[in-house]
Amino acid sequence: MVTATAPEQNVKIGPTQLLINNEWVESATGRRFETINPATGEVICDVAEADAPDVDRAVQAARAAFESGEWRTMSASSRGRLLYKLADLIEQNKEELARLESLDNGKPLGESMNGDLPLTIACYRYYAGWADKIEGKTIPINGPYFCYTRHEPVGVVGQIIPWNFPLLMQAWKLAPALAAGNTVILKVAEQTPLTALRVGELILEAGFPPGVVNILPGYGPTAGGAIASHPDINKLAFTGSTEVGHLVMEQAAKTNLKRVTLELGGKSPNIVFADADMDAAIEGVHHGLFFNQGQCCNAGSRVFVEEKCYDEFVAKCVERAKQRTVGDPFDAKTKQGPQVDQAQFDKIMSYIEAGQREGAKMLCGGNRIGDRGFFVEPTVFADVDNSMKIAQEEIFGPVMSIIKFKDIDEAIRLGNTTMYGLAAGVWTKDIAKAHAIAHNVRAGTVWVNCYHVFDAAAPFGGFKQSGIGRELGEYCLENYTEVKTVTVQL
Ligand code: TXE
Repeated sequence: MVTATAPEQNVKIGPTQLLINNEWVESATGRRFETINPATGEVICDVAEADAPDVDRAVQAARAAFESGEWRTMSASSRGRLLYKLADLIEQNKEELARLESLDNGKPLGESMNGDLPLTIACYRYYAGWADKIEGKTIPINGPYFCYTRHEPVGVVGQIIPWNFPLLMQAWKLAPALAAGNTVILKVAEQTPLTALRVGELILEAGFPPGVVNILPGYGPTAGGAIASHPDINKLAFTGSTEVGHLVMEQAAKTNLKRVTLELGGKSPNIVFADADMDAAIEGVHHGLFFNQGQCCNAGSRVFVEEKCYDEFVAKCVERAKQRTVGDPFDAKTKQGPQVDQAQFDKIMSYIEAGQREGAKMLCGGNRIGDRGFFVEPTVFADVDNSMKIAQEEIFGPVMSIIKFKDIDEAIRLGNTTMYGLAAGVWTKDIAKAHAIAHNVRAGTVWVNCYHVFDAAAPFGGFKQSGIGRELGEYCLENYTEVKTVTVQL
């Protein structure tokens, strides 16, 4: 295992190999790839690159762990205790993990410490509690029979995660799958492999049996594709772009009909009525879009503002965006770090150009900051038309699009005019309006007078092309269990 230190921020780098069957190994090809510090563009270290033969090896280990051995016979409460232990170990190493997360992803250290880490720990604890509460039913069927259901694990689960919340996405995937008794092959994003691997080390320390959790850093079309099309993986859970969501679902369909859940992109409306608490709405809209460098699938990236307060709101929004401090993720004053990589940076800059070309009014931002790293100025476009590219496509960066509306019907109609349906926000003091939005916007989550409020107990997922299935809460356990009906003649 390679352990080094990134000198600049004094961050300890954990393992950089593949975790298969509780062993750290090089990939079959021996290839490694570089992970980059997005704040500087410099290489942090290189990491073993998984490909199809490594996926095969991990699936064999996961299958063996599922079919026989300790994991299969372990009581549900013991599975829960392992997850509690893992949560405790993550908590004990919280600061180290937060620093590593900020180094690899670029998010401000304060947010890693106070957002990503607590939510990650809470997610493992929440599902640890579920492990021995996954219950079937008894069903009064006709005739002299006793009929009941068992909620059994699906089996070997393949999971593919993105780079925007590396530790949290790992928790959202591993915790429910393990609580339900599955074994896992987790492919982490090529941009941010480091914290997931450090958690791999903690998984070994917690005492999970061999083969239960296998962690593979690698690229999408190779390692990810091998998971999506593997004939011996029973279920695929994917978080990433809608484009790749289509691909992996097709691969799953063409091979073995593995169950598929998808958590994909969004273009979520955040709707402000003139009767809202204006200061709270400005802050909520700002946070709704700019949080995490704008790299949130649920970002409130279409801001709808009622005509009556439009001019005042836009002016204040621009002022607020101009105050945002962008810089070194390790500086306590920083609210916005760099975008995750060159590709995301380029994509965002091309949307800023598209917005200007299509005639939206750019009121602040629009430029790169500095000459190293991937920093983008907080950017606000007003007078955006809902049909423009910047209002329809996911930018995944610090670019806000403000759209004017006349009345609630128009807000709902425009809010729903998108292929996505992940989240929505509404800002108003009128409870009837709030509920009308909540009931009529086609989205998996609606926040009223708040935004980005997450809890391990509250389900999250998308309508339409934002995905299939729900993560978090009790609902998520359905993704990781098969229902078996048992009928006994009396
Ligand atoms: O996503 P990809 P990228 C959106 C966001 C962003 C865009 C592109 O708009 O700008 O997607 O980001 C793996 N088979 N979201 O390129 O490619 C990949 O290795 C199997 C929204 O990073 O979808 C990574 O592990 N797997 C999102 C994961 O899929 C494949 C978060 C996500 O990568 C694959 C991230 C393939 N053919 C981006 N190709 C959200 N919903 O939060 C890639 N992957």
